[in-house]
Amino acid sequence: ATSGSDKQKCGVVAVLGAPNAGKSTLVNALVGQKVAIVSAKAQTTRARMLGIALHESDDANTQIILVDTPGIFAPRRRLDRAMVSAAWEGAQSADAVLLLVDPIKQRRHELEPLLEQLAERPEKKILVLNKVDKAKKEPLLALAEELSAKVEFSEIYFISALTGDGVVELKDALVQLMPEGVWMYPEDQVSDASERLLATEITREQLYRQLHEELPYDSMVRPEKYIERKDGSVEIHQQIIVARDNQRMIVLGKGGKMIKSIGQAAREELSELLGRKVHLFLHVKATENWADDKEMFEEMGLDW
Ligand code: GDP
Ligand code: K
Ligand code: MG
Repeated sequence: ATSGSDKQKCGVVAVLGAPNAGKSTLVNALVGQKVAIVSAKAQTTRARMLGIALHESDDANTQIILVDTPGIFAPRRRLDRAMVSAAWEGAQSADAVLLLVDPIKQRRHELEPLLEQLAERPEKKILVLNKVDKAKKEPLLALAEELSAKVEFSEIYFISALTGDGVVELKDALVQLMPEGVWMYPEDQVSDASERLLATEITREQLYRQLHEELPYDSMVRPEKYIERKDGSVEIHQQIIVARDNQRMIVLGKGGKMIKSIGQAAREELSELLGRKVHLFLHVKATENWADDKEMFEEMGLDW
């Protein structure tokens, strides 16, 4: 670390909230760079993701490990159930739990069961009302009061993860809650996901962006090959898996136009993220029932 202090602090913050509350946006804002994918579509976050935020002061150098969760609270399929339990597991060893709420689209049916579970938890709980850039003040305060009656929050913050409003103050508060302890990750690491896994997230985000409602719910991107070329560039091969052949045609588009556009946007973003030239090869494959496949679960880091 670069600052004057030798003291280290390190802790885990579980970020919970209904789909689209802005969890990924907040994690990225706290970390200061993109580690979790953001989209307007619910359930973008599949496996639990970590972001690692650093804070240096004369007092102590702090590492905050953020657990971003899938945010699915009424699981039906086996895949969804596994993701939910992974989310709660991620929150098990937390030093603080942060509940993020979109005050405009509160998604009460997903928020209520979460509030009930939160009330039982022993950790310090922080309530964060997000998206203040488009919310009115009066209803915000009323909502904060209403939620505080159900769960004992130690602190309440009003922020915009998008514009950064209030994020510094929130980060300072999280730093205060982190216990003394040595850093769990090296200084330059921002996520526990490997580059090859992050690379699949970038492609998945483009799939969501460009296909919108047409994107098959049953789709995933998995890494195939990651080759470091001698000229300093990297060759990345990924497989896009869908459940049926007609879905495969949607992803490919007329004359391969859609997949080309997705690949181009993903490649540009990857080049920027990795700081070098990227050759991206996307292969679209239809595999029925992939979501019920044990190997796939393990690959995604989920318990079968
Ligand atoms: P998650 O599902 O909880 O991870 O939510 P995301 O981070 O993917 O965000 C969902 C949507 O809300 C995206 O379109 C974001 O750009 C948007 N969003 C997130 N934070 C804010 C905010 O502070 N203000 C506004 N206006 N939009 C936000
Ligand atoms: K989302
Ligand atoms: Mg997310």
